[in-house]
Amino acid sequence: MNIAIFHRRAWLALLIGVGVAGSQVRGDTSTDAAPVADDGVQRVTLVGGKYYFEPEHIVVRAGVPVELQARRRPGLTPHNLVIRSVPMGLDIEASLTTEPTTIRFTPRIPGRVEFYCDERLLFLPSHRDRGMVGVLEVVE
Ligand SMILES: [Cu+2]
Repeated sequence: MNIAIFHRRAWLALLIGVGVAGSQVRGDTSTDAAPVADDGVQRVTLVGGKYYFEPEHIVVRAGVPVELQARRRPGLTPHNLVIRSVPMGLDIEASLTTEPTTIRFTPRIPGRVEFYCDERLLFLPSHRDRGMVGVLEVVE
């Protein structure tokens, strides 16, 4: 496949995806953005388990640095964290351990992107397919 065409299609799919997700109306109060500390950093804690992330909905502000303290529950199952969005400037892939890992990023623009674990055992469905998925929502 022509790489330029692939990119155009990927962008289109992304734009459509953001548009659809952005049109959802949420009534709960869990959409409040993470508080910004005195040092100007938004700190969020994220825990991965079998097969979920807690919380599964993170809200942060665009243009403000984020420190994500991510870890996994104890056990033999490996987990990672993937957050990728070209327009938001995010390209994150980190293995999770039971000790918190600090992941730093600054989302460029508002929008929504899925974060997920793409670990899988052999031919079995990935953890993402088993529901180890959340939404990072970036607001103004
Ligand atoms: Cu996992």
